[in-house]
Formats: sequence, C-alpha cells, structure tokens
Amino acid sequence: MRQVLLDARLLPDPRTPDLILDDAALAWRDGVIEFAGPRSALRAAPDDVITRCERDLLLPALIDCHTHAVWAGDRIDEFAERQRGASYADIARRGGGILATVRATRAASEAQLIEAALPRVKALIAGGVATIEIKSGYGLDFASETKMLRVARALGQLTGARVVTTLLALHALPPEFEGRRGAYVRAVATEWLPLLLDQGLVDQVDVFIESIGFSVEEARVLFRAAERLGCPIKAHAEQLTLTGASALAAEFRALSVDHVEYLDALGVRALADAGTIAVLLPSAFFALKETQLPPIAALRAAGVPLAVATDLNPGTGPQRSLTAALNQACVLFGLRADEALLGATLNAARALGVHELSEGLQVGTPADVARFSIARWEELCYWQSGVSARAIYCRGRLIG
Ligand code: DI6
Ligand code: FE
Repeated sequence: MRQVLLDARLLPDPRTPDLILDDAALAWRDGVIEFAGPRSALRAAPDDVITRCERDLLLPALIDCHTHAVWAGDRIDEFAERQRGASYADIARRGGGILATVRATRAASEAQLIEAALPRVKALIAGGVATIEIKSGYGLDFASETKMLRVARALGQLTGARVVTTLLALHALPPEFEGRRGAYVRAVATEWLPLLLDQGLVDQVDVFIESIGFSVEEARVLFRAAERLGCPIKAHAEQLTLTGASALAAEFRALSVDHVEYLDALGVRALADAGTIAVLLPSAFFALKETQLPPIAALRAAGVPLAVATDLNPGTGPQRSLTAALNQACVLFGLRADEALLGATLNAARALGVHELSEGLQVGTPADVARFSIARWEELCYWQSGVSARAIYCRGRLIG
C-alpha cells in the first residue's frame, strides 16, 4: 500500500521555509518517502491510499530533542514557593527539586510512570512532534534508572513516536551516596552505562554539569567511559553558571550542549570547532525567571547550529508544546522564525544523531510528516500557546 497526501502545500526543507510547493503531493511506502513534489508529476499506483489535505501545510515532523518526560509526583508546591521568592538552587540544596521527584519516581511502578507520562508525550505529538528525546535522571539507583529507561522505550511503542533515550544518572547525587561522589560517578560510568547499553536501553548520555549538579571533572569520567563504549554524549551546560561544561563537551565531540545561558566566547569557539549543536531551552529560562540570555549573536557569528526544545520536566519545564517553546525562543532569545523552525527539525535531528531526519522530506527519507492547518509556516513560532497539528506521521504511521 502506498500512502498519498494530495491537495497540499509542501515545505520539504526548513533551510528554505519560503520555498513552499502549492498543489503538491507526498507519497510513501513502508514508511519511506517515494515522492515529494508537484501533484502533476505524480504517477498513480494501483495500491495508492489517498488523503486529501485541503491545502494544509505539510513539513517535516517536529523533533523535541530535550525532555525529562518520565517522572512521578509533581513540584507544584515548589512552583508556589518560587513565586514567594525561594530560588531553585536553595530548594535543591535543602533536598527538594530533583530529589523530590526522585523520591516519587523511585516509589512508582513502571505502569504508574507510563500512565503519568503518556498524556505529556501525547500532548507533544498533538503539537506536531514525532521524535522525542527522553532522559532518565529521576531514579539515581540502577534499578530505578533502568525502570525509567524501560518506560521511555514503552512510550515509543505505545504512541508510535520515535523515542531517543538518554542516561542522565548524573542529574543529582542520590542521598545514599552522600559524601561519596566519586564512587557514584564511577558506578554510573563503569557499571550502569555498559549494562544499560547492552540491554539496548540507552542511546546517549548526559550530565547536569552545574554548581548544584556535577563538576567538569566528574563529567569527564563518564564522558571517557561513554567514548570508550561508542556512546554519544550531550551535556546540560552553562545553565546557571559558567562551568566550562561546553568546552569539555566539545572536547568529546558531544552531539549537543543544552541551556548555554552562561556560555562564554571560549565555549562558543569550542562548539563551532567540534560541530556541536547548541540546544536552547527557553521554557526553563522563563520558568526560572532567568536574566542571563544565551549568546545568540556570538553563536550565530560562529556558525554554531541552534536547536530548540521544551526541556519538559516537573521543576523548570512544565512545557508540553514545542511550538510554544519556539515562540519563547523568538520572543525571549531573539531567534528569527526560520532559525526556530530549523531548531525544531533538522538541527534537533543532529542534536540527537538521528541523521536520516537531518535533510528534510525527500525521496528515501523517513515519512515523518506534520500536517498543520495554518496559512503561514511562521505561525509555528507566532502563537504563544503553540499550534496543534491536524495530523502527524512517524515512519509513515499516523500517530496523532
Ligand atoms: N536542568 C534543568 O533545568 C532540569 N534538569 C536540569 O539538569 C530541571 C529538572 C528538575 O528540576 O526536575
Ligand atoms: Fe533538562
């Protein structure tokens, strides 16, 4: 059977978003695109199944390259505390924040975690996302980190979305390792990572490198182990302070560094030389009422590719719409609409190492397609509440 979308406007390549083909056709078989172009050039096939798109806009499905979508419990009390003036760091230092979610997540079953995460993932899909990165990092012991990663894989199977998993065991120091930081880092690097890779549960690793997280030297231990195991690397970098995390990540040819509000000129240069993507997370910036903007102009001038993601998480990222995050990236960080669109498609694919999605919709690429009933593509960045997709396909399967 060949799926054929007709009567559409087609934006095949976010590098040239104004090149939109009117009266276009898009056809795929077994999840791989066979035709993308003017309807007049399409030759009918006997097994065509046709969908008429009423001049809706078709473009590459969006990619959310940074989420912590799996967690139990909530942090709404902390939200209220922060409204009363408490800082995120203070709450974390007194055992709240990430560790509050760790306690709830450890206590939850896989089924409970799936039940809690499914609506969040479905909300992202409803907003045009077909590929979602999901991190661990609320387990912080081997069994609970394994549980989180199994749930992430299950969410991909249940929804049909492409899920890329990330081991973020170095998200916070678990209480049982208080005073034994080195032992925890070594356990993650030398025991947990190889085991989880062998189980096919981990696609890449990440570290929260921060004053209230892990140091550059601690991250280096895990990055060395990941490099030896051929596991791609990313890092939460320069979110709250300048730590040198981006330079370290670039040294290991990381796929991406994420947040980068406090990135300096040395770090920008290092990212440019390494080809590392800078992932912007404006919803976390907004949630924390941050004031330090990422150095967008310097990143642009150095040619560092920019991606944009939701950072969906219970503490700093109650954001379930990637297009709403695109609006924030434009308004808060000064991204142009075309940069934001690229940041949620081709550059986000590169930030996840999903290279088959890094060239747009063309013959031979996966049929990851979003259909929006919008007059102009810029609306994907214009509406503050985000935009809903009319339909979303992942590998040619209708998932939302
Ligand atoms: N940086 C963040 O903003 C999130 N994790 C991280 O390393 C916050 C996660 C949380 O607060 O639960
Ligand atoms: Fe994050």
